[in-house]
Amino acid sequence: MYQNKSRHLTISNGLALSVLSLASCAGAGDHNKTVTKPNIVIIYIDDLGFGDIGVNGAKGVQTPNIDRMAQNGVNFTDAHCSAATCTPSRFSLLTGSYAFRNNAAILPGDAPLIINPEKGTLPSMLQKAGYTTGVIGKWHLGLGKGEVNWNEEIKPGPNEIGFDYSFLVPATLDRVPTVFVENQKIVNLDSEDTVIVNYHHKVGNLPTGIEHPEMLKMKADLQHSGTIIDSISRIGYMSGGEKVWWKDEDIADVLVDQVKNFIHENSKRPFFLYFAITDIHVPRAPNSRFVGKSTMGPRGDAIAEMDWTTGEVLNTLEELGLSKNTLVIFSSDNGPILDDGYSDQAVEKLGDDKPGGPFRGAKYSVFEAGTRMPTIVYWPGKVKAGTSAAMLTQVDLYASLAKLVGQKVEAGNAPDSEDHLDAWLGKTGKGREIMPEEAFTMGLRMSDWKYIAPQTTPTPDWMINKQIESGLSTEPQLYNLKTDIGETKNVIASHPQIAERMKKLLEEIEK
Ligand code: NG6
Ligand code: CA
Repeated sequence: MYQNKSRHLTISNGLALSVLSLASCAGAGDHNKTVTKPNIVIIYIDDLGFGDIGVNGAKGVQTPNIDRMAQNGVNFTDAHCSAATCTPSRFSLLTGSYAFRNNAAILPGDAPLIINPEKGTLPSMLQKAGYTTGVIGKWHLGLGKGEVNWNEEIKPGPNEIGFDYSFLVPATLDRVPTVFVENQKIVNLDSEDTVIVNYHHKVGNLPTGIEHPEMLKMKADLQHSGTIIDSISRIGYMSGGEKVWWKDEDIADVLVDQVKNFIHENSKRPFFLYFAITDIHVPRAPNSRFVGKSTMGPRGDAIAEMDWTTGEVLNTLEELGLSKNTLVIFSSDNGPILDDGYSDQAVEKLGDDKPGGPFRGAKYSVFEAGTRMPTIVYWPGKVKAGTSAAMLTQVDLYASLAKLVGQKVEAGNAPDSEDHLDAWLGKTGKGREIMPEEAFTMGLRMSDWKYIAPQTTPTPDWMINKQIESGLSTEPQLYNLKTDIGETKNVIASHPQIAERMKKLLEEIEK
């Protein structure tokens, strides 16, 4: 189904589809019908911070599409991803299980699949409810069983854990292999052109960033100085497949085309789309249409591209008359980061913007900015516009969406997922009472209290070098977010019983 060119619907086609979907909406609104099955779209951004969107205070970049969604939907101020890095958060979102249960951590680009195909997942639960399911964009949950042969069928992967369709960036933009994988095959790969990937040593003859820094359009740190692809050195080494490597500046367009195709093809049946946008992770190389759109350099321009991408999803739903029958959930996988391995002026050009909003910390941090995500729920006609301070975690989307579509969470599946559908839909401001936050140590929220467990492993050097406020300390910490949203005063000495209670609660959860 992959096409290089955008598929344009003719006006008459578009009209015909709109009429059809209006008819099906009318049926869905009929009170005699039992469960409605709205389409569900999760738009998941990479490394977008709470304060990186206009409605939450961004100034150096405009995000009109996201702002429109927030102004007509519910904008959450205390909704979290499960961890301060990508793989663990995505694992939790798709499995309803805390990532520490699986020791899920940031994966190399050749890691095996870390989701157990024997267990229920968010997409497989929705399949059972009659949904056609698709994942488009960043995966980073591993593929295959180890020692992947990239030239054959690459499995198990998304298709084995509940997705009918998959079109992937296999790991991250800064990791090899820099190819798209559609339904288990590298897209357009010539069978004579063998792709080899290695995370330990150089393979083939392609230049690396270490050998040829003069070839780079962005200076990179040692970790990101492997094989040069598209004038950017990556983590890891690869050879082969040159004709089918992605072009960084075209990725957003390619993904948008896939999303449009998926929505068009499934417009007459309930569908679930997990659209994992690759912006605004490094390397930030947005399309020339977006260069200079912000005052913040490539990081801000990538936010502008991400906003456009999000808008294309909303526009497609509108064109097909599907908006009123589609629940859209917009969020991110971990907090913001400026310098993450490439010199791209993110620090120098930040200006007065606060990527983490009023919260302390960043990506990798156990402080609030690590997991408190920009989060918007948009469902025109069904969800009332407003803001919500409900404490929510993405781990709960599994059980909450199961409730929405009338599906049971079977024993053994989604062990940590709680149903908070009413909070996600903005009907109540009451969400979780207790919620863990995972980074390089564990945090726990109990309403406005925040407990941070002492670290058990040393702070990584790169975290110290980057001056990330990791929240790591050998001493336990307690903050009162009601009076101290920025986690500036450790009040553990004056509230030892609360800290003790939270420590025990955390130990119980971790068991
Ligand atoms: C880190 C990388 C960072 C980024 C991150 C994953 C180094 C020094 N840093 O290990 O650049 O790729 O992994 O980001 O290699 S995430 O959003 O997918 O979690
Ligand atoms: Ca991320």
